[in-house]
Amino acid sequence: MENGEAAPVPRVAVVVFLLKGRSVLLGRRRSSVGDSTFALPGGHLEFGESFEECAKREVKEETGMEIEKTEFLTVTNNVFKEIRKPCHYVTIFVRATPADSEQAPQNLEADKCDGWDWYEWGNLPKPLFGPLERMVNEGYNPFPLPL
Ligand code: 8DG
Ligand code: MG
Ligand code: MG
Repeated sequence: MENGEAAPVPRVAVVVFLLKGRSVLLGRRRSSVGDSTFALPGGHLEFGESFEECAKREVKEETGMEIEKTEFLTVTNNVFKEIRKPCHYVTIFVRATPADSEQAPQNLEADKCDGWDWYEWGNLPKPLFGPLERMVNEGYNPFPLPL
């Protein structure tokens, strides 16, 4: 590669549908990937981590919240080509619930996010981050089915 940069490779991300009642936690991104779009908390899987450990760590780092009942949901392949530094993520989606339903999300990485809030699944904000928007458009629903 030019400038001695390593060739780009796909990376693994773990992102979390943090569910409270009929709402989901979203924050507006500040990033070269999906700037100004509403996205789930989450980030890069670190070496040796389980999906659950990564989910717990990213939610804690980004919002200060503790989560529980983490469950794997699905995986999608996301290639971001139309940006200055193209990137490719295999994104693992999990769902979880707040360990303490009274705990409010804090915006702990204000350089990466405008702030976190709960949004009703039937009334999501726009624009959603591309990978999430595609799932919503395909009718994906992260909530558990009622028994
Ligand atoms: P880290 O340094 O904390 O590990 O990374 P981060 O700064 O938190 O990474 P991120 O951009 O929030 O997440 C990594 C990638 O995950 C992101 O660039 C693309 C992919 N991704 C999706 N969907 C979503 C989503 O809804 N939210 C987040 N945060 N990332 C997502 O494909
Ligand atoms: Mg992060
Ligand atoms: Mg993140």
